[in-house]
Amino acid sequence: MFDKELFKRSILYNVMNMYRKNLEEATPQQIFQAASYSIKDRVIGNWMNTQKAYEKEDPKMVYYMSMEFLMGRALGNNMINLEAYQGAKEVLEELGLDINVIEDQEPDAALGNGGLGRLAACFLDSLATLGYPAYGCGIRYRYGMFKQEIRDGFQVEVPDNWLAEGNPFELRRLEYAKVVKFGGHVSVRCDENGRNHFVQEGYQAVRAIPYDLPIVGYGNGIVNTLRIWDAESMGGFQLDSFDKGDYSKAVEQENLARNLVDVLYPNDNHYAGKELRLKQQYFFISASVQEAVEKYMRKHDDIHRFPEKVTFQLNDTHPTVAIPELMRILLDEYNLGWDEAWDITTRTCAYTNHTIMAEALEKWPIDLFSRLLPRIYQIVEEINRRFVQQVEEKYAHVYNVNVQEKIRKMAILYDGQVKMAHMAIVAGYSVNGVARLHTEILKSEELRDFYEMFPERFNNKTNGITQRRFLLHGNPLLAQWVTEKVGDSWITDLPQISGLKKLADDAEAQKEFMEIKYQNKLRLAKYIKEHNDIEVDPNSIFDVQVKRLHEYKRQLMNILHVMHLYNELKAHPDMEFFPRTFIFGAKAAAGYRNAKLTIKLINAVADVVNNDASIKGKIKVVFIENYNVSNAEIIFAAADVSEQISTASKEASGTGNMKFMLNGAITLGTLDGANVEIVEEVGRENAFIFGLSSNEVIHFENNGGYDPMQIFNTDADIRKVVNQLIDGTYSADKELFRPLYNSLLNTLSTNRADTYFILKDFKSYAEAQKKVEAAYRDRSGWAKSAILNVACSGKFTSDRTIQQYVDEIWHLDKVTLQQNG
Ligand code: NBG
Repeated sequence: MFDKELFKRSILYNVMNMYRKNLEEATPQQIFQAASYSIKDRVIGNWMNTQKAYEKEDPKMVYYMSMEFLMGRALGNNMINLEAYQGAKEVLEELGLDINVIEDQEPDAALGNGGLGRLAACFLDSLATLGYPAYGCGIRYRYGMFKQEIRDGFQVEVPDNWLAEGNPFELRRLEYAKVVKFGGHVSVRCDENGRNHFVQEGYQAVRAIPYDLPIVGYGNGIVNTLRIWDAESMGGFQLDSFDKGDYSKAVEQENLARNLVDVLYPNDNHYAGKELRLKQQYFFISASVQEAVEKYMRKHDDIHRFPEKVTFQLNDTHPTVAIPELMRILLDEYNLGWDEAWDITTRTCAYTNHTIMAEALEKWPIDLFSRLLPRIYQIVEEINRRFVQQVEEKYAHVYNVNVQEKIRKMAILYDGQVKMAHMAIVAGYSVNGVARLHTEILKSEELRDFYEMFPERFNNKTNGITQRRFLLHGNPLLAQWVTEKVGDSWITDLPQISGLKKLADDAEAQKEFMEIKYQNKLRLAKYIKEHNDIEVDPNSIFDVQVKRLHEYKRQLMNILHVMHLYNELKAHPDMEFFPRTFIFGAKAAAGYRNAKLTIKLINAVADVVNNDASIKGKIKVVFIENYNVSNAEIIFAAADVSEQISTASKEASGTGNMKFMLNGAITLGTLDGANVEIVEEVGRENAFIFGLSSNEVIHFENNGGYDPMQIFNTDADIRKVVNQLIDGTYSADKELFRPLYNSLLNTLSTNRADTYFILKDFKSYAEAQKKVEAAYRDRSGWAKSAILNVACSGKFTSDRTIQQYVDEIWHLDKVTLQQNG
């Protein structure tokens, strides 16, 4: 039970102790800090208990290794999972404070870009809630995902100084610091037994300092750890010891540490190949793997049994250097032979693939890789040599197989590059995709040769989301309603939410549901008024596309369709038209020209459409600045329509689609990623599906693409909107949007015209949008579909996903605690 009196006294005490103020004098930020420390007090005991239980029971642990953890805010989430939220809210009220205002003081921990990073955060929540021993391993970036400001319609990136006021929940763990080595060269020494020893010399070293963040399970007393590493220079002692007198090396070492963890690379689904990024990868992986091995050896004496107690899940290829790093430790520090070390490593590492986008594949130039990580590179060479031999042996005598061709396609080292995905597959005991369709495409297209060689490694784990943040915390009105109708077991057992199905036809329930949606739309309308100074009509259809900006996600198709609707309204002012609010939110990678231009286009269309009195406010376009985890919670709750319109085959899964569904928005989408499974759960009649299938897209791609010019020439509506990109309708500078126009119509050396089939899918998208409008006019029918979406969202909890990882990949045992008060 949550002790309200204790919490109240603790806040007052903390405000006094930390700021020498009483409550009336404290700022909201100071009260937020004080409240966080009060909650941390409650977390700490459970954290210690949990770690003691792990110590005692010695269970197998998963280390979820990820460059990104998009955690969002901690205070509200921790209160929710401690089942203290309601009590805390009441205490704050008694003190004359609004819990929302206090929560709003906290900056998002935005140590991630998009879906991949948020998935990692949802997984940690589910692991703790299910009671599985787990560590998250990552980087404590000093600047997370940039803050987006919109100036004159353009995205401007502002540094995200999230640590400026301190991070109340973190613990600095100096006692677990590690040394990570870069560069230099490797020398070989032969010992008296004739064994070679490899020693890295002349390197630069950095000290890795871990910061631990508590991951609170829901209502079960479990607290796991997210361990993120900060970099510090080695300090003076390095100068005095083996690098005596080498002043310039000492300076370089200082500099290396200084900017190593400064900033998260803001690329989503795109590989930029920057040297500093490879340094970041090796930095946090080396520290994490060293710690995992040391921790294991503190309790055990036989390193050969490491995989019985430890498993590493590699979140995409970014942590793949864990493979050669573990090999290095086993070979060089534990003096194992290659086969023994390889056996341990390949029973420890598992890999998740998150994309088929070619530009996202990590391929490091060998010269860079070997210069930065000389010993690691030697090990990769040997892994590659043995693997190539294996391919040769397998295919040498197989009729109709060109062995050299196989090697060219599969080798880890080829064309002067280190191919990280190949290494992850060759050394991984499991390779999984993130939605059924995605896994099938991996097996039949992208990773076909590997699937042929190692079919037993491939498996699917359809993504999920945590209902505790995205319904219980983000949408309290709906959460309360669901609990009234079906009880509160859905909080830890989401499939129980299917109890709502029987209410889908109930007129009273429909009314209640629509009233809640309306209240949530009011909440978002207020946010938009405050942040954008745009008035939106809460009775209009809220049609929402929020996600990273990427050409394959086709925000451009959405806004072209808005332009088309506007043209229609102008041409037929009296046509039947249900008022619509088109809401966008998206960050573009700083260097991604077409993505940034699409943001400008959306804002330019908004300027014209929102200010045209002749259409009587029937269309509003809103671009929500700085889309992040915290405002996402408000946005999902208020959505009627969920735009999931990626080019079929390109979106590995999507997870926003699931958050919308859980909040009772209806999917307007292609049969891509997890949309396929969403539609399977809720029924095609409760979604709006359009566009090419993934097979059709892949077929076009394998046969030279399609010709958008033909559509442009024959379809007057499409021609009109495409021409409006360059005729001054939306910009005095007619050339401004030329690159978008060109991307649709002109084949360049780098890209085919309309790579993402926007013109090809446009008509069917527009038709689906007409169906949306017609469906919305039937209020009861809409309510029924929306309720069914909520009711059928049970599959998409990350609790289910994690249980499948546990059962089919990691094989962990649950730990239960004796709760002591
Ligand atoms: C993203 C995919 C999404 C998917 C998330 C989480 C990368 C490389 N991939 O479709 O684009 O939902 O991963 O799996 O960021």
